[in-house]
Amino acid sequence: MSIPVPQELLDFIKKHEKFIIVGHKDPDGDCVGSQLAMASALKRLGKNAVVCSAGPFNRSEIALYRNRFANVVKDEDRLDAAVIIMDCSVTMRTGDMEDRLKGLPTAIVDHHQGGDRCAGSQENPVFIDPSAPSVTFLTLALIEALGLVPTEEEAKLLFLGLCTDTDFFRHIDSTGYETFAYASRLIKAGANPKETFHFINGGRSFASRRLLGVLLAGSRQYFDGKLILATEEYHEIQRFGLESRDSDTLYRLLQSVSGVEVVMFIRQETPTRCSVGLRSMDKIDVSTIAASFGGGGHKNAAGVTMEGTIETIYPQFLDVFEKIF
Ligand SMILES: [Mn+2]
Repeated sequence: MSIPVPQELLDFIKKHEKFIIVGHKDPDGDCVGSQLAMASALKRLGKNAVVCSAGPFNRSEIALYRNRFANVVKDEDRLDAAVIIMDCSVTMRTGDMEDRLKGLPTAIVDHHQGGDRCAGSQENPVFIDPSAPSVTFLTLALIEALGLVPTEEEAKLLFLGLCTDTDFFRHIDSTGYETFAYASRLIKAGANPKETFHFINGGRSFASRRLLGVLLAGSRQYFDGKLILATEEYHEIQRFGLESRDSDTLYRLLQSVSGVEVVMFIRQETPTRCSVGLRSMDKIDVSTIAASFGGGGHKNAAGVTMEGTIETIYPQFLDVFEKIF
């Protein structure tokens, strides 16, 4: 069983011979995995495909793939090319790539909330399903609809995206049976869950564990513990380095606290700009909260980048949560 892939997208791939595959800036395993597996499948169909990313490749589980991405779209790559945007629905999120993609026929493969508002066309097809657990899930459906079975490497890349976006299937509820059917096909094609788990969770630096300690010690509870706020000051970046960041583990640890409904993590990225991450356990839709500040994401995982400092930003969110709790 497979989810239906829009015919326009299959026609788009058949029609074009040359592709530029881009994803969002600050890529994750889902973004990298879907881009690389897509490029590999297109090459097997005799097409030309380049993968581009604005980076940075900070997350340890994707650092290995950095060298396979171009960080600019070259003129010769643009010539007669079509674009496939993966894991985001707006060219703005591709970072520096945006201007270089203008005017080219563009397909979108995405699973973000809000992306579903993009209208597709024959020339610019969209394959957007916010209920999909990962874009690699949609990419497998697409590869299969093109008449291919994933190679071992493609299966490993697709499985990596499925595991990172679902946090190793923890976000799958009783509606997610299809995810396991897809996972089963990927394992049959060569993916290895044990290996992928160690790949995602192992290999951390000692400094990254100490940074977690600092962030945990500084976290605070609000609204009888329904909200937990963690913050990372700018000087911690100097102290521990960007490669020590591991927000997934921080969220996981704080989400295990009894009674918590939302974890908010604010990082002072530069002296004047912060990133705000929001994770909810179940019923609270943090994507609409992030969207009200100009960001986006999924119901249970969303974020936004804002001008300001931690001290000026967190009270604005407390005002919003006050109305919810
Ligand atoms: Mn994703």
